[in-house]
Amino acid sequence: MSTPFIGKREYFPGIGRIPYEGLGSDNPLAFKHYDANKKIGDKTMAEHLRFAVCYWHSFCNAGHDPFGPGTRHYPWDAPLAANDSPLARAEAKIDAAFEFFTKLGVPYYCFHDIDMAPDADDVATYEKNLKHMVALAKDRQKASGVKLLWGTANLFSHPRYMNGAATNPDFAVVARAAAQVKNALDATVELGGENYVFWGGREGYASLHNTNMKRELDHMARFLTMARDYGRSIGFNGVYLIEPKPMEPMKHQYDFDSATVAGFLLKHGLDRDFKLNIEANHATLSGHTFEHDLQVASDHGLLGSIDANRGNAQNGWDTDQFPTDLYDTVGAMLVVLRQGGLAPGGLNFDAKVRRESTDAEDLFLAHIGGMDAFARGLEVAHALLTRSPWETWRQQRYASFDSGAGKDFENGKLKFADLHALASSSGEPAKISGRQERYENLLNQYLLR
Ligand code: XUL
Ligand code: CO
Repeated sequence: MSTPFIGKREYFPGIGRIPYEGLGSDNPLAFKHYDANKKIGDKTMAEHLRFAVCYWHSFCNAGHDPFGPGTRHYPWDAPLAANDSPLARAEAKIDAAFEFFTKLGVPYYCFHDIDMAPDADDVATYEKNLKHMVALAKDRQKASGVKLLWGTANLFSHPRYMNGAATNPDFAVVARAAAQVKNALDATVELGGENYVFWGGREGYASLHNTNMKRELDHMARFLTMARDYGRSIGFNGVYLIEPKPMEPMKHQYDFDSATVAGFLLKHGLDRDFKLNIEANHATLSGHTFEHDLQVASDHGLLGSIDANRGNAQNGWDTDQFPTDLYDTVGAMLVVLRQGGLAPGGLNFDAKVRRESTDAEDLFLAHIGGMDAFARGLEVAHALLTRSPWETWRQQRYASFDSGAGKDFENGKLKFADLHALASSSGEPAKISGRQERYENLLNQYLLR
């Protein structure tokens, strides 16, 4: 991936391949920490982090919000001089996207069916558009070496999905949603996608007054089971991912958080094929930290991939800002390293530049900042786990379970009455400090090194 992919026209002129220049550089268009080939332990940074750019925020969203239209000018989305049509604009957009991926130097991208191809009410036209664009994507993947981290279907934008997709009370809509997922799975297989994501867009409710929650959840399980079987039947060997989110757009979303989705997958026997795609801003919307939802997923053996972004501490929206907080990235990478990595998942920037960020260059700056923040998070987390006393301290905190009665308790060798007997003969337990501050100071020490 040394020469950037340039299609019929160059969309980001004046910007070349983003180099690594290190901390001594003040060049805004250079990496300060992300050095793709630098070894951290036994893997390179690129292998650990597996970065992906998302198609939707980066090339489809020109900055519109509920109060006004987009603010950015996307040349690929403007009327084209000759043969203007939705499909011609989609063709221009895919060239812009692959130019961006290769100039930035990311190994992966992610897309929804209708980010890449024009939508249509009529299933046959929708399919024709998608097949046409997938063929172009396949060519561009081959030419650039950029790969597909995951594909997905947008089952939330079209008005037909206002009451949900797989959980819609109208079976006709459930079937229409399946037609889209079938096509998005076909596309993912055709493009060699390593994962397939289900984000439950409007799977949830606005009011319990009109909702049979149990029936809707059973429908969701049935739908996912059928989609899984279809995917396997056409040769999809990758990981299915559910992306939890507690609210927005619905008042309550069924895939609320890691713990809720883990319970759902286990209940419906889906935990062998499905894992979780944890998005930072979704975790914080559910009242947790990013690190918490990652840890819960990982503890269930279900942490599959990450949507990297951040929310805003002062409001409760899904602001999808680019990740820059080093405490967040260190925390995330501690969980990822402890479970031995993310592959075949990765770190997808499900993030958008601010509405006020209107230069083409801003999209580069945002991704560079996010990649640097995770690269530094990786370095610090790796150093904490391999060179500092962090893990030893954490292990020592549980030392009473490593031998004697504590070990027997863990191994199920004691009866409840045995605990009573032990407590009665041992006196008041000594106080043992949790020493939270000691860990916080150690983290800062390594971060500032
Ligand atoms: C929405 C969100 C989606 C999913 C893919 O909040 O995160 O973009 O990642 O459908
Ligand atoms: Co997401």
